Amino acid sequence: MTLAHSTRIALFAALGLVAAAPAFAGQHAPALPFTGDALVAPPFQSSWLALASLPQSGQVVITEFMKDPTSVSDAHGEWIEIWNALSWRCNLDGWTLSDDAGNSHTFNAGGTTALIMRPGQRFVLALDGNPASNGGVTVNYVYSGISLSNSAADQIILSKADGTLVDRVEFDNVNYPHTPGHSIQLNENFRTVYYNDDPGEWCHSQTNWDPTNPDTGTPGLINDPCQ
Ligand SMILES: [Ca+2]
Ligand SMILES: [Ca+2]
Repeated sequence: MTLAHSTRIALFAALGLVAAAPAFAGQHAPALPFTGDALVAPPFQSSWLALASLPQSGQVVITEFMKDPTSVSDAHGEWIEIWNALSWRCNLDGWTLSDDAGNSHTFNAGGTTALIMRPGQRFVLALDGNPASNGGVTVNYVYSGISLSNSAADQIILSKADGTLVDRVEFDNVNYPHTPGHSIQLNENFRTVYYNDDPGEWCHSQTNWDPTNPDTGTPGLINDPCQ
């Protein structure tokens, strides 16, 4: 039996072998300018198995976070950077940001397109969206009800509206970099939801995003090289 191309793609998508194509009302999706950096999928590493990760769907990858700012308080200076790994747009509206302690925030675009990520785009999610009070960070979306622990193990969990786990990072101040005032960023060469479960793939940023702020990070931009 020969399956039509579209049937094979749908079957592979169901098996998780390829990403399912988005449904569009028209015959063809409009061509979008590719404004982000390209996804380079790394080859499978057997070391991933030792990490005992939970299955993560991986459309969006957590790539950087500031858990312990020094120029402003944590309530104003914490932020999380995420990256759209898809070759098409991804709408975060209705998704949730949560941790294992039961703290949760549901993304709400308020009827706007503000939570649609372009292919390859990075978004900055933050507790405070005002650069005048958050240390000069340009923010895409403001969340609430989630704080990032400076000392204990904590989690950043991104889930779709149907509960599908998209990405999960569990960090601590033992295995992960944990110097106050420096964001913690994922190695650009290992930008997947499974590599980012490995503390060894994270390092501190070195760049000051704002010349008036001694803290370092690359919110919304490609991460500094890990040494
Ligand atoms: Ca992960
Ligand atoms: Ca960055």
